[in-house]
Amino acid sequence: MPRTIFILNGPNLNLLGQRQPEIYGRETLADVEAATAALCATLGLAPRFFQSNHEGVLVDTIQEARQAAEGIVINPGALSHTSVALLDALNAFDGPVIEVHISNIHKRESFRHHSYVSLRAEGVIAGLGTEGYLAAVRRLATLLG
Ligand code: CA2
Repeated sequence: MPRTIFILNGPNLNLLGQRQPEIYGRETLADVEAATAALCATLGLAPRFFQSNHEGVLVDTIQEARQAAEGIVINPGALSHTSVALLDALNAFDGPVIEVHISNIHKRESFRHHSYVSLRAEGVIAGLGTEGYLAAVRRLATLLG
């Protein structure tokens, strides 16, 4: 039985591949999801993908994951740096959480250096470009055994 995982993307990540390719690359979110789904199939993982520009919708989705998923990959976007609500929702989830940032947030403005979500995540990936999502699902597969 494949293990269901949620792969969540926060605000503005629907614009991937459409602007700022020097920071976020040229792949669209659909490209990233297709590559991630293909890898998941080899790892015995069944991914469900979500993107929202709204904090409350992301909180609702994380709450849904409590019943529906064994692990979470999340790129919270700018909410990483502001959202105690996302941290609280993830703290109510029992499985492993891997946080992904496409860019190296530590090489950017100081307000991006802190992430509330990192207080909960088993692992944090930053600066690997969209390959970070692939690294994240590999790690989830390891953690879920
Ligand atoms: O590096 C990342 O993945 C970020 O989570 C992306 C967020 C940013 O606020 C975080 O500090 C780091 C921004 C996502 C915006 O994505 C866009 C993609 C293409 C064009 C415009 C925005």
